[in-house]
Amino acid sequence: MNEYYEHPYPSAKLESQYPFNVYEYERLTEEVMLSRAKSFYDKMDRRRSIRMFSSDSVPQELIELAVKAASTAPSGAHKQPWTFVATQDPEIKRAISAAAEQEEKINYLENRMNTEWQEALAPLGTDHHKEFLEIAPWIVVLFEQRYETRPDGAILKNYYVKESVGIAAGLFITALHHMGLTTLTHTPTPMKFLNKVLDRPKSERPFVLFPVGYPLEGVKVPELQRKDLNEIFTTVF
Ligand code: IYR
Repeated sequence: MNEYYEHPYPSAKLESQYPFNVYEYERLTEEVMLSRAKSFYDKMDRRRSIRMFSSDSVPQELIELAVKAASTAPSGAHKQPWTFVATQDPEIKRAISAAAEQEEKINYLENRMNTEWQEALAPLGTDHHKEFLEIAPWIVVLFEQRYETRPDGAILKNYYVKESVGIAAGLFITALHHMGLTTLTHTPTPMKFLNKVLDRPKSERPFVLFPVGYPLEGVKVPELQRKDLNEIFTTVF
């Protein structure tokens, strides 16, 4: 197993201190890999962000499973520095929607987003109306945990928080798409009001908000092109 490694991992010394297990792994044939890779890409290429949701309810268990899938994300020092706060409470959803619309009015109507920014958004057709936040059956807010407080009050900072939480967000979106639900990666700006509405401590900062549900029947999405591989990928010799 180790014939071309000079330095064994884990070292015998480490293994006496911390538990390690053999990674359970089954190597596939290249043919099977290619077929899986293609069908996964096709599936992911059909994912779209949705801005009008049906009000049909979604079982909590599905949300929980998407969060569990998201929480398999790699994270700095395996701190898993995230909290997913989910609500289907109409009052809370209304409060979030009202606060988001208030902020977005400033962004769009009072030009807190400059002209260049608003022009970039024009093809998406977004505006300050955020009714979907009331209508979608679930709102899930992903908070990043900037630090952890030990029971004795000691503060331990987390590492690579944005990177870790960003990966978890990607897995959450993927899990929802895989199970047949839709979402929007929404960042009502500024988002600080979410700490208050959802009663989160100051160690946590809202990262992104996901309305989750089924798309409203017949909803339209912008016609968009995804970049070709040669625009996003290169090899170096
Ligand atoms: N937060 C605003 C504006 C917005 C910004 C970007 I960048 C988008 O991709 C979409 C919207 C809003 O939610 O409308």
